[in-house]
Amino acid sequence: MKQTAFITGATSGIGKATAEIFAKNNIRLILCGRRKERLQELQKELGQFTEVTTLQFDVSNKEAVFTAINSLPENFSNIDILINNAGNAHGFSTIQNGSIDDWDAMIDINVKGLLYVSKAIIPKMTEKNHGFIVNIGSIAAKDVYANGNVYCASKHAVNALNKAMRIDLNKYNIRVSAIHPGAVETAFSDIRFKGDTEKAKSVYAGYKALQAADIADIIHFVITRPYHVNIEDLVVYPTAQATPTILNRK
Ligand code: 8X3
Repeated sequence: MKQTAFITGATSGIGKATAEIFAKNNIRLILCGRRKERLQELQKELGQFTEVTTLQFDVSNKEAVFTAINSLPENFSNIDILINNAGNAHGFSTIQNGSIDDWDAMIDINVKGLLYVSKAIIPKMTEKNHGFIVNIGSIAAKDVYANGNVYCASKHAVNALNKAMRIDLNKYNIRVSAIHPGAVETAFSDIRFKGDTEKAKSVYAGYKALQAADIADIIHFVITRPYHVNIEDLVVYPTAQATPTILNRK
């Protein structure tokens, strides 16, 4: 039977690459993001492969999250797979120099946004004793590095929530997994460094970083295991990266 996936942060990076691989594998898509034009383009592009609908909202706006999800048309309301992907790093400073606005943004989007979306969608899964939640964490969910402080804390929260969801949803037969990527070459560093493209580029210089499609491929692998198989979590590094800070650059 055709499955329906709900993807947050679908307009770029890992979310977009996941939408692409899901579409090509005939999964019906609900694509969510803040940027309407990008959502429309993606709907047009992926609509050749599968049914696609879009929801424009900011995951950190709780009213907008519930209004958008409650507005889903009947043929998209039966959600099988939730990809909690929306999230970003804002700033790269010591704790003593960090910006409170950056901290708020990371906690609001990476933690509270993930919770709001999950809260809106989980009842659709518990009522049918079926569903799959994939939380996109980070190696920052497992480790802490200099200047990563609040970003690392927000991703540690994602790791904790991933475990908590698996425990609380166990009796509902719902699968819960996390993927924790290392360096993925996306707009991630542009956002972290607030448009300082030189700094952002230098993050991926001198080695082959992961690509968004590499992570999307792994997400697709995870969701296509037989239903009795649940991959708890996966930490994925580029071969050149041994830890958040040890990189074999040429
Ligand atoms: C992205 C990887 O190393 O910048 O979450 O935290 S890292």
